[in-house]
Amino acid sequence: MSAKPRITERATRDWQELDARHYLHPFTDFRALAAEGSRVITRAEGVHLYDSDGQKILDAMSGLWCVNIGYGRNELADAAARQMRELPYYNSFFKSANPPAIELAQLLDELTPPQFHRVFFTQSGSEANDTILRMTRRYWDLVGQPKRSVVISRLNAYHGSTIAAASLGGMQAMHSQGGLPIPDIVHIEQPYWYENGVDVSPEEYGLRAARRLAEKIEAVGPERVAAFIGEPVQGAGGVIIPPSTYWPEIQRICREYGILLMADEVICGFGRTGRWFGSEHFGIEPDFMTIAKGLTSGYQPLGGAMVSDRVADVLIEKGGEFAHGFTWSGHPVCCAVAIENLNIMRREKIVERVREEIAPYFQKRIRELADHRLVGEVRGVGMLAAIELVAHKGSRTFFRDRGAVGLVCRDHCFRNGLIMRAVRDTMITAPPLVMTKENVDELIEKARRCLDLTAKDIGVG
Ligand code: PXG
Repeated sequence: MSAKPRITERATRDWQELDARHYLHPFTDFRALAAEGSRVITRAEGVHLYDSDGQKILDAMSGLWCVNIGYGRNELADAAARQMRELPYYNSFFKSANPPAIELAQLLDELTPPQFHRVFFTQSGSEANDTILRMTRRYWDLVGQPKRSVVISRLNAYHGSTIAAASLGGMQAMHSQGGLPIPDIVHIEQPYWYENGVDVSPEEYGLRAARRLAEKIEAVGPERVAAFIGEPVQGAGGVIIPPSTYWPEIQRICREYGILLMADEVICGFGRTGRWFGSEHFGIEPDFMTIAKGLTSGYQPLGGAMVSDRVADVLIEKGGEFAHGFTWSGHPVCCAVAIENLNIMRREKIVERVREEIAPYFQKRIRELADHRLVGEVRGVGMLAAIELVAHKGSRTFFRDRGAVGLVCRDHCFRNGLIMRAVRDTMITAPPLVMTKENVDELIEKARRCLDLTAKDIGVG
C-alpha cells in the first residue's frame, strides 16, 4: 500500500495536471512545462508569496514588475467591491464616461510631467503602445507630413506582445515567430555599456549609443521618421541602465530632427526609479508616456497612453474622430482601484521613501554581491537591479552557452524561496517599493546563497 500523500502535495499535483491539460501559458515552452509541472501560487501577503505546497517565497520581482505597493492591501479590494456595486461597467464610447475614469484622468494630469494633461485608457501596456503608434502616424498625417511613418526602437526593447507592440520591441525570439516586425519599425543598439562598451567609459559609450539614433534617422531619411521609442531603463531586456550621457543626447537628436519621443513607462512609472516616472529621473521630456503595471499595483489590469499637448492639441483641433478604442477603455472598476492605489502612494509617501530611504539601502546592499566570483557587474537604480553572471569577471567574459547559467541560478532562487528573473545570464530584481530593510536583507542573503549554489553546480564554487 502506498503512503497516503499529504493533502497539500495532492493538491499541487492536481493543479499541475489540470494546468498541463488546459492552460497555455504566456512565453512558455508548453511541452516542457507540462512535463515539469507549474508552480501554483495560491496567496500572498506583503512582499511574500505562498505556493500550493505552503512554501513562503520572497517576491523580488513584484509579481511581474507591477505589485509596487505589495500584496494584501484591503483598501484596493474595498475600492473594487464598492465600484462593482455602484457601476461595474460602462463603456467610454458614444459620448459616455464614468466618474472613476474621469477622476483618474485628472489625477494622472497632476502626477505626470507638465506637458501631459490627457490620457487614453487601455487595458495593458501592449495596447498602450499600439495606441501611441496609431496616434503618432495620425499626428503626422494631420500636420501634413504623412510620409513620416517610421518608428525607431532598440534591440532587446520590450514593448508588449500584440503585433504592433512586439514589432516596436526588439526581441529576436518574438520577431522570428510570425513575420515581425511590421513595416516601418526599425531598431538600433541598446545602451548596454557592460556588453558593448568594453573599450570606453560609460559616458563616452552613452554618447556613442545615442548617436546610433541620428545614424539611423539619416539612413532611413529624416523626412520619413515619425518617432523614437524607449523604456527609460530597459526592463525585460536586462535592466539596462543607460549611462548619464545617453538620454540627453537622445533628447537632443529627437529635437534636432523634430521627431516625437515616446517613453515607455510601463515598468519605470509610478515610483520604480525613486521618481514618479523614469523620464523625470533621466531628465527626458517625452511627447508620449505609456503606463500600466504599477498604475494599479497589479490589483486590476489597466494601462494608458499619456498624450502631450503637442500631439493632443492636433488630434483634438484637426483630427475629427480617432478610430481606435477598447471595450475596457476606462473600465470603472480598474480606474477606481488605480485611484485608491495612487492615493495610498501619495498618502504614505511611497515614492519619497523609495528615493530617500529604501532604494539607497537596497542599492548599497545589492552591490555587495559584486565581490562574488560569478558576478561581473551589479547595476541598478531605485528599486531595480541587475546582477551580471560571467565566466571571468576581470576580462568581462560571458559564458559560452549564454543563458544556461542564468537558468541554473533562477532555479536555485525558486527552490530557496526567492523570485528573481534571469535574462540570459543576468539576474534581475524589481522588488516591491514597500520593502523594509529586513526584506532587503532577506533578499541579499538568499541571493548570495543561490549564487554560491550556482557556482558549485557549474564547478567553480
Ligand atoms: N512595456 C514594457 C516596458 C513592459 O515591460 C509592456 C510594455 C507590455 O505590457 P502588458 O501589460 O501588455 O504585458 C511591458 C510588459 C518579463 C516580462 O519577462 C515583462 C513584461 C511582460 C511580460 C514579461 O520581464 N512587461
